[in-house]
Amino acid sequence: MPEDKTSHINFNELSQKAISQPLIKNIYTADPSAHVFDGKIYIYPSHDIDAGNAFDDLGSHFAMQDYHVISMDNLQGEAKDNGVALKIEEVPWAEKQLWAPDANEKDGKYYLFFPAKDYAGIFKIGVAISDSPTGPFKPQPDAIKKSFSIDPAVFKDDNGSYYMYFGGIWGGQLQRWRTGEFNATASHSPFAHLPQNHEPALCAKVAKLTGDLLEFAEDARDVVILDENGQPLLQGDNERRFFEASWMHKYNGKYYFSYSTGDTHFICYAIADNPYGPFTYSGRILTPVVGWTSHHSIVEFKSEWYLFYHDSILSKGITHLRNIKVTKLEHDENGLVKTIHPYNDFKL
Ligand code: FUB
Repeated sequence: MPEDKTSHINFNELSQKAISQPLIKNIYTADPSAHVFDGKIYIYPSHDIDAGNAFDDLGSHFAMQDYHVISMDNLQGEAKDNGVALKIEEVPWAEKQLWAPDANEKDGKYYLFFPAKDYAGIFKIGVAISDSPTGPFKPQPDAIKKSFSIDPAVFKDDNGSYYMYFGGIWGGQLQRWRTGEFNATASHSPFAHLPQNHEPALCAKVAKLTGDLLEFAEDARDVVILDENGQPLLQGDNERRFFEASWMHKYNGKYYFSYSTGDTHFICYAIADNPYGPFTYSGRILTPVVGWTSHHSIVEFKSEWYLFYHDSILSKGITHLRNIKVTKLEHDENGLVKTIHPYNDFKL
């Protein structure tokens, strides 16, 4: 996975072909988790920085240290950076790497869910609380019990239940939890501990949250994705299997689990009739963007659907310096999502 796959790209031309422009330019932002609270859009992104760490397959170059919340009154207006909402130094259990967060609201309180590595180098997921959707957020003293890996996405169902979807392979360490305990066998290879290509793929996880949104109400379950024959996707099916960046949206009573395929750079989705699945693979939402990672959220605002996503156009292709964007998303008459091509006909 060489970093410099972008030296051939004419970024001026690419920017002109792009279907959307960066929402904010004063800081680098990525992994946008968008929600509508009280009629306004709030985006919870990673805050990308260059900490000087070399690029590697375990994501050491993603060394983020704080979160900012971005707000928008509407999708045509300005995106406002509301400043620092939480810093790594304020989280007692966390040492480094504040990766992709999410947030949700309950009874007038706002909950920021975030992954970080603890002092043993193990990714866990924490919660921080605020009276305001823009923070500042006060972290709980410990990570969520039995949490692990990265990329939490917290979905509120119509009946008031909240579910956390999470996990990510390679640097996200999901493959090290296959027995239920962390496999501490040292390895710098992202492929260590993964299933073989002919075996069922590692699944994202889902757990219902307790009423106070601070704990898992149950052991996390597998988010199984089935192929067209009703068989679980295989680990070697790189263009369809789960890698990271879970999201859930509900459309016409169906549950749409969407995710990144990582090393093949697609955002794909799978549909079920309940929040636990099994889900049936249903197609691609977004074709590859500039930069290695792809990470998104899907939200309804004023009866239209939107895809929030990121790319690395502003930094001219630097993988860990990304910028958030938004574009319209459409479901067709059968409920399938129309695939979005971020640069029209421009070939990356
Ligand atoms: O931003 C750091 C990591 O990159 C996220 O947690 C992944 O989803 C990928 O976007």
